[in-house]
Amino acid sequence: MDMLPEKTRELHNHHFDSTVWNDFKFRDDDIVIGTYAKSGTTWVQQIVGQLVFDGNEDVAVGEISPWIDLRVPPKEEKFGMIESQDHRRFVKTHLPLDALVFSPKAKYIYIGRDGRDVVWSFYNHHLNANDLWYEILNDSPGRVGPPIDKPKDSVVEYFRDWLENDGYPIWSYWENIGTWWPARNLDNVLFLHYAKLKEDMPGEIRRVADFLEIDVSPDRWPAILEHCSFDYMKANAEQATPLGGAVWEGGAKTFVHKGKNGRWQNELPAELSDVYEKMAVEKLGAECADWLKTGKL
Ligand code: PPS
Repeated sequence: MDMLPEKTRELHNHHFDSTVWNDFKFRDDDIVIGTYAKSGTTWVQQIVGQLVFDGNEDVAVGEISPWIDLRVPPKEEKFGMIESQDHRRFVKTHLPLDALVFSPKAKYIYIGRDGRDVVWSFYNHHLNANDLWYEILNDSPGRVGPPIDKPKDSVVEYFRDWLENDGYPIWSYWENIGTWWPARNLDNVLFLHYAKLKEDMPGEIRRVADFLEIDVSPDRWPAILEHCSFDYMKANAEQATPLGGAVWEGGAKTFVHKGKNGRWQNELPAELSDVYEKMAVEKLGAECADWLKTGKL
């Protein structure tokens, strides 16, 4: 196996506290789902949950699959919950790989999505966040850095700020992708892409099952595929969404929003889209930038 990625720094902001991972007790069959954000994290959690629980309808991944590096709830609470789980555990992270503890015991699934789709998705997430969202992120003990504020009125201006200020108001997109990309060929890492999952969900779920070494009996596939479809996840959004959707106006259905790419195409000025594309190549190199745009590895 190639050299394992090493943690070289901590990251703190209104959302993260990367030190939480320092006390995480890995088990041999743990699964860690990593993304920048709004890239299909919850979809992959649902896929893994369906594979682990053999297509069972009552798997509430929003409850059983926590975001480890989120500053809330306190780590003792999160660890208490996952320590008590006797099924195969699957958790999520939004950290860049150089701020994450990487264990050879765990399997890591990383999912990418074009930054323009990510920002269109996060704008909806942020615009519809309610007072509880701001209270949790800004007023829980341990925040480092400025609070997160209300978003601008225009999604295009929101995108411009994100691009010009390295992921503002959340965190760096380039750093996230750029630190995970070199790990893509490790034995315990699988790369997925939102566009490929949209194009061929059954084929991609089979890749996930193979990677996790989960044998699915043929009669369970229809249930698994149905439960991972956008329509099913939208209709049952409370099960998959963090906090059952309590921190958004409109609840969980606001979070499981449109489920498609390219919504920026009619709104984003071509000049700004070009700046994004050039920056992707500059920051990540042509091969990685192409993967992000197309999903082709
Ligand atoms: S988060 O907050 O970072 O964890 O968000 P994340 O789960 O990564 O991304 C949310 C987007 O994923 C879409 N989604 C899906 N798309 C297609 N099919 C399925 N089954 C599915 N489930 C969730 C969700 O709708 C968000 O994308 P947008 O573009 O906002 O609709």
